[in-house]
Amino acid sequence: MPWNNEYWEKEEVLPKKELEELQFKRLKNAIKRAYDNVEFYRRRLKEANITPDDLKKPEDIAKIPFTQKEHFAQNYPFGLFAVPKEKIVRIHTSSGTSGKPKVVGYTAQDIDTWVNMVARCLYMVGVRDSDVFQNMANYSFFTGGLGFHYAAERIGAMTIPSGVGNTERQVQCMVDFGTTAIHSTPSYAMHVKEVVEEMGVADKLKLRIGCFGAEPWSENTRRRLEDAFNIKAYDSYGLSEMNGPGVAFECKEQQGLHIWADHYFTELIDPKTGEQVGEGEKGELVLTALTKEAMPILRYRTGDITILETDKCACGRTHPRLMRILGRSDDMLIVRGINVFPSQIENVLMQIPEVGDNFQIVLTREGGLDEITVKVEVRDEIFTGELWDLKELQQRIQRILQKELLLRTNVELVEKGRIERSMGKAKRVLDLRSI
Ligand code: DLL
Repeated sequence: MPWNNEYWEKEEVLPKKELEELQFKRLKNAIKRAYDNVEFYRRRLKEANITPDDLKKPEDIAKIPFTQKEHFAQNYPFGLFAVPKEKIVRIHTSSGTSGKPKVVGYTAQDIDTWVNMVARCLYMVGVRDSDVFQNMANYSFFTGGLGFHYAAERIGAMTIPSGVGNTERQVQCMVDFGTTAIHSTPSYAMHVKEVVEEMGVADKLKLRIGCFGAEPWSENTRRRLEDAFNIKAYDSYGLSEMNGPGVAFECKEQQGLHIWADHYFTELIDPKTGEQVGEGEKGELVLTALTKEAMPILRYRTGDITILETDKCACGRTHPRLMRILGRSDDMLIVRGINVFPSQIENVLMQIPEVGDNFQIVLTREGGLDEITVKVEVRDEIFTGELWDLKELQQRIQRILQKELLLRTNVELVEKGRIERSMGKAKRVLDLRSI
């Protein structure tokens, strides 16, 4: 049951001071639970010469060592669980380092907390029991399928578990069932958009809301999706280690993603030094889960690069906001010494009207020098035009990319359909340098 017409839960608008008090109380509890129940944390805290009682103020969290992706592999499969196996009702996994997936466990209470958190996000962007919610996400180990499914059901929306793939049928469902809200990765949404155009059914859609996440995307992609589907498109952030989706989500203001401070303690650090960055500066997101029973996680280095804003949001929610995730520190390309995120390239391309909805970045090394080639699909009508026009377009894209990225790229124009479509997370980069 929603708290009122605007907010799913009253915690969304807790006065800042109360929210901070609640957060600190839960932080102390989470650290104690981890210390008492997980050998890994007990050992790490002892090595750092601290006990949970040493946490006197929130900043003291900096004394606790970071948890990193490799710790999942080292404790595979169930070594990070804080409860006996009988209390675990579900696991999800996500691909990890050294070939071992990261295993995440949930108690019944965890599932309930998580479902409410995602419901909070969906309700925030206007999903109601009158909506038809089509969940175009993978339903297996990936948290995006079941995570959104139960949340939409909890709100009472008519939920269509359509999963990914079979895109013409997806579009037909949208038309026949009057779908009003969709969820998918942004790259799959771009493919659905393409199929909607091919089927010529855009004017038969009743969509209002799109929730997109699980991978980086850009403001210009948002614009394309909003125009094509006649929706408002919202950014959705999460990671399996922290439950899955629902960690942070945009509100109707679309000015960053509210990160739920009653469930997560947030820090931003310099990925090189591990030191906290200043207010408003770019850094790697480090999260501590405050309410997870089965698997408390302390100071987890997500690898995701963002900026944190703490000023007041016009929506009334008191929780801080993450700016759009630029990418993961390990997805950042270093080309001839210049740092580039694929999402920056996406943002540049998606503002050029002649450019289609797909691209791929290919990295090679020639004579010891890195070369970056951006394969760009262009709209059908461009390919039927003059060769001269194509050359002009190619050079124009090259110039705009160079201006934005401060990097010379080779641009290769290809016909629509030449780059493989993604059903889940897109694979944007083909790095042939190490081969
Ligand atoms: O992607 C959970 C999820 C499902 C989020 C559905 C949103 C919607 P993982 O597969 O464990 O979990 O991948 C987590 O994906 O650390 C980020 O690098 C990336 N990521 C997730 N959301 C966004 C986003 C899910 N909105 C990893 N923007 C994270 C950019 C994102 N990157």
